[in-house]
Amino acid sequence: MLTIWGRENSVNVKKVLWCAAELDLAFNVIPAGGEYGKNKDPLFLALNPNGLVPCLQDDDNDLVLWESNTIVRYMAAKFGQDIWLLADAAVRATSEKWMDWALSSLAPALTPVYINLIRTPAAKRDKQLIENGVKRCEELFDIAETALEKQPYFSGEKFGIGDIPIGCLAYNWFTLDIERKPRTHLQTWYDAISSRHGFQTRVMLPLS
Ligand SMILES: N[C@@H](CCC(=O)N[C@@H](CS)C(=O)NCC(=O)O)C(=O)O
Repeated sequence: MLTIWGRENSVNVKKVLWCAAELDLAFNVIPAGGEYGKNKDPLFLALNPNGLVPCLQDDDNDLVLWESNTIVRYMAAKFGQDIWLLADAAVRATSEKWMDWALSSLAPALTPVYINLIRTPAAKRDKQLIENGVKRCEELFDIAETALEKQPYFSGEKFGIGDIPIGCLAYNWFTLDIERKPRTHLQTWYDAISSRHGFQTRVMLPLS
């Protein structure tokens, strides 16, 4: 059995829950982090010394994993090889490039905007930080738009793991009350992922 530790409104936990939904996996969820706490308890720190969610336990092989993208990669490698064509090194690397880009470029640009607009009282918001973050996100989404001129998904011709981390961040981007530059291909991709049941149930939650 798989156990996923984490609060369902976390962008990193959403990646794992959405991936599990796409693969139709059975799993237990232990809400942790944020209002649920637990993530600084010795029991949890023994699993993930970083004290962060998500964390995955796979009883099948006594495995404990943390880092959301790594958990997505693991679940995909174990249960999604065929549907996501992961045996093809080029297809796999194309997807993984966008997973790493989401973690290293897009998330650092978008997170301060999100925290300021959603988790900070209006009087305490840092307008300059929001403005800078939105500007950087626009530059990054221009890169994404150019990529999507050539292929419908970040994973290639079909939906795959390369779409999951960006998809979770894109939901925040498209749902925040900000002005956004319109982009045809990004919008078409976003409409396509928005029609997926796993995205609707695991990602499209009220921002909190
Ligand atoms: N790079 C890590 C980051 C994990 C992370 O920052 N998790 C946040 C939630 S998105 C967390 O645990 N924050 C503490 C909390 O929720 O209490 C990953 O991708 O899994």
